[in-house]
Amino acid sequence: GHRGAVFWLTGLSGAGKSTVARGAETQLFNQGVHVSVLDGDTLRAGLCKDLGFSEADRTENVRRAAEVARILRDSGQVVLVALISPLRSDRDLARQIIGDGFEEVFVDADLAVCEERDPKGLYAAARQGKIANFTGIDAPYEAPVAPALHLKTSVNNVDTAIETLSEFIKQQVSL
Ligand code: GGZ
Repeated sequence: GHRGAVFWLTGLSGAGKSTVARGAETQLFNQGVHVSVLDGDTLRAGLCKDLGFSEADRTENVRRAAEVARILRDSGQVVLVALISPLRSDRDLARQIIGDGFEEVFVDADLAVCEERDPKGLYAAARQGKIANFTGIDAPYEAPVAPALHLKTSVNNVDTAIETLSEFIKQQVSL
């Protein structure tokens, strides 16, 4: 068996949070782990539909995700949260809500690399002033000071990050 826990993936848009979370989800699922992913895009399509990207709305987005993660964790799930969650104070709030078994994971890619990837053209739009408050361009990103795990996705490939995260999770949750 395994215990419930929350692995909170923070990082810039395009750093690879969703890809790494989905990859780890598949690996863990195949090994019998009860695992769920809470992804920013998914939450914003439903539960957090009413929220934008102001500081207050991001705080509320993080708070809702943390409350859902706590419920799932309390039922024994391993929860992977993939949110930019750019502010330390917001991640501290999530840590407070979740309590035991909150593990911060920094999905770290240089802004230049994320901007180069730009799969949805959002950085280009932000540079052109078509999107305001874009994280890394005209809204802040505060890197974690002491993450439980630090994945460098601009240096290592994504499969390595998935492998590293999956192994870390298994080690943390095994009873
Ligand atoms: C940051 C934005 C913005 C702004 C739209 N700033 O890479 P994506 O596209 O698919 O993921 C990003 C997603 C960020 O949502 P989160 O819920 O993770 O953000 S937060 O934790 O800060 O609440 C990006 C897209 O939404 N997106 N506008 N202005 N990202």
